[in-house]
Amino acid sequence: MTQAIPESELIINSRGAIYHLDVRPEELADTIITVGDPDRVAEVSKYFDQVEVKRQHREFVTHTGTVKGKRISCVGTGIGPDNIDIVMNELDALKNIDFEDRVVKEKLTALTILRIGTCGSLQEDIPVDSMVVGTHGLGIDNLLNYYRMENNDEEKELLQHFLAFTQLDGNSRPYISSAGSSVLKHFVEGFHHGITVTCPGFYGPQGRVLRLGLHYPKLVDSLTTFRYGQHRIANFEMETSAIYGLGKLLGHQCLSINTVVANRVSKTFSKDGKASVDKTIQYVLSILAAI
Ligand code: R1P
Ligand code: URA
Repeated sequence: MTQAIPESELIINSRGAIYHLDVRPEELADTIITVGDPDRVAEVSKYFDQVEVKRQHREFVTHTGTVKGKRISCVGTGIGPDNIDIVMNELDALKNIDFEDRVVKEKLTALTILRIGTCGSLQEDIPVDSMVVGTHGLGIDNLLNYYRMENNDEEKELLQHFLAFTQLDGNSRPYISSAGSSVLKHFVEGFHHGITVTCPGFYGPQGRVLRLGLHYPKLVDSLTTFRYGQHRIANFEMETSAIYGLGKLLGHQCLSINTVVANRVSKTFSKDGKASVDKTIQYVLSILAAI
């Protein structure tokens, strides 16, 4: 007999909902869009045929509805890999743990999880307002180092070359995980593809100087110039590697699509990021509804 997961580890509130998201199992679809900005959830769900569930607890906003008949949940994660740890574990628990018996279900469900975010571009030819699909999430945050993780040969080689080139393993142990291949294949036309680097901050960890000196002053340059075979780093932001890493360990198909709001090489910023993100949302929903 499998041991029940204790109340301190799997926290279910009086509504029968998981602690941080405040969502009940039946309120979550199998196709999930995550967005960093909680206000972006409504910007996504305004395109739903109808919204059947609206929940909010702290920064975690969830709307579930349908797009052309397909059931989709949109979840606002807030910023950063630490929030992604909460969101990915709770989304998986909602699907794959029986909340009555507190045991992992025998038949697991693979979720499709798409992030629609914003990012900084690291290549001059990936301009502001364009869309980037992360072929890999490369984390210079620390989150996946708390889990047992294995890489395939391509991931191992990419990571080794990245470490040798950037010498970035002084503070944390960078990690890598690939996009979900069965969802990636639908997101080719109209998108730039490349490695997405995930950072544990927006300023120093992305090489921005306001008043403080940097430990890695050449960070942007070294990410921009890194090459391994066909691979290069397209962009950076603050969630993708955590989504890809945890998604892969949990058996979900994940893809991160980011609209470029800043180009760190040309030093330009989008004149209307909201409009560009809206175009990305509409385009991604049209693809999702058809697959
Ligand atoms: C920083 O401004 C935030 O924007 C990006 C980063 O990943 C970080 O969360 O994504 P979102 O626009 O999805 O929040
Ligand atoms: N989000 C980030 O994390 N970095 C940027 O430069 C823009 C958006």
